[in-house]
Amino acid sequence: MSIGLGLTVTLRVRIAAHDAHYAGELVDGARMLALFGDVATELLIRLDGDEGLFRAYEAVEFLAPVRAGDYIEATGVITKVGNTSRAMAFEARKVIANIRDAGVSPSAADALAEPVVVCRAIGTCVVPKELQRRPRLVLPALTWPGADLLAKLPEPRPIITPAPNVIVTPPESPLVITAAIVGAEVTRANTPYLPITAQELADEAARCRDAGASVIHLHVRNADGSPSQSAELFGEAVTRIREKTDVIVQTSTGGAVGMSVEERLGPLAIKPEMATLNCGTINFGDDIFVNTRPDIRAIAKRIRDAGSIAELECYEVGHVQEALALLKEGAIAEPLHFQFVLGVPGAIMPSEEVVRFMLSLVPQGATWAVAAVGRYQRPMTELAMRLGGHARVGLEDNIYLEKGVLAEGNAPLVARAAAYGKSLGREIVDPDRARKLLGIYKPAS
Ligand code: KMH
Ligand code: ZN
Repeated sequence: MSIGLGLTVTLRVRIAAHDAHYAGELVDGARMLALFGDVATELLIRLDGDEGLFRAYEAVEFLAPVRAGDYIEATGVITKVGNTSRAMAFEARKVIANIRDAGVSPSAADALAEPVVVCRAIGTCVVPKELQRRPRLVLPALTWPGADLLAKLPEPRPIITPAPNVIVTPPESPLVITAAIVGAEVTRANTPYLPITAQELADEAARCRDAGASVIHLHVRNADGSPSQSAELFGEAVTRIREKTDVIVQTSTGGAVGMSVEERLGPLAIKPEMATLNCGTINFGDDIFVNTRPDIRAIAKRIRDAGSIAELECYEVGHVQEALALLKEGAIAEPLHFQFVLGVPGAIMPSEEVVRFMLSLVPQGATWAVAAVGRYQRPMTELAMRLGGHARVGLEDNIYLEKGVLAEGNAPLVARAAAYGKSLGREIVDPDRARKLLGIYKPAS
């Protein structure tokens, strides 16, 4: 590991009245960047013994308003150390806010139970070689060993940093975007942009590919729009998709609630490159989506027999553990591909803690992604991308681009996810690269 990687510093400041620039004592975004500049400077002084220079911000996100009187905690962490360049990730959080409510004193303020992230950024600083005075051993993310022990270490003493509190996206990691273009539940009455016929599905798949998707999670519909798992309809849709684009087609084996397991397995007859394996039973709105343990084992075997790769759909924390149990008994094989499908009414609701906990169970060498329902889709897939995971978006899970604004098809949702991934430095992979990452070797059929 490079010296300096993981070195973290945090500053906490009170935003003054003279920082307020806009109506309502709102502070402009440049104030947060100035704070990040001070954080970066401390990092460089600690690492190099020189203030260095800020060269560029690669991405900046302003996420919540900052007002005079707020206390802001800004953390920076060194994510990459080159000969002269030091890449850094920053996060600013509001920890105290002035209340500003009618009926309370203007001096009333609250310490927030949960800090509010107001700004995130990644950037690069440089310290010319001749100015680097103090290359020191830095041990990142270790627990504080205590002053007594540290004092006994020989000079120059290592800097031991606390575990970084900010999210550090693994640099240059490839990003697979899946588009769940139709699903089984959404109707044309919900959104007129839902693709239904084989040709519509193919056109939609091609648009999603152009926008950055490498995998299409596929359901099909009867002519009247009702969900189907007919091998014939899947065959027709995949033939049309193949005429237009080279995406990985991942067929559903979940189908719609109420279908028998045998009915759900219809699409395996066309030997898809990839198929879903739902890893447990949940309440699904007012219905039950049934996946008993014997069902899961049987579906896993049928996916294997079809020569397909399973994607493990986990709607609950326990489903990840169930998948690991299936691995142990040999019902599924590595490499594993997890999809955390969060926010189904009746199952676990999405949050950063939930994603981090589920991720903590994912074994080395596995890939993982997040799909989240409705208004959770954007924040949770963006969180997954920041944490180094992959993302699934699309009308199956969410029909809105913004609150009250329908997405005009799946491609705008894919394009937005791709733009976000790129802003983090993630490389949006094409289907062939995704095949390699997922361990799909057979030619697309
Ligand atoms: N339609 C849901 C009941 C899958 O595709 O494998 C199940 C589902 C999961 O969509
Ligand atoms: Zn599905």
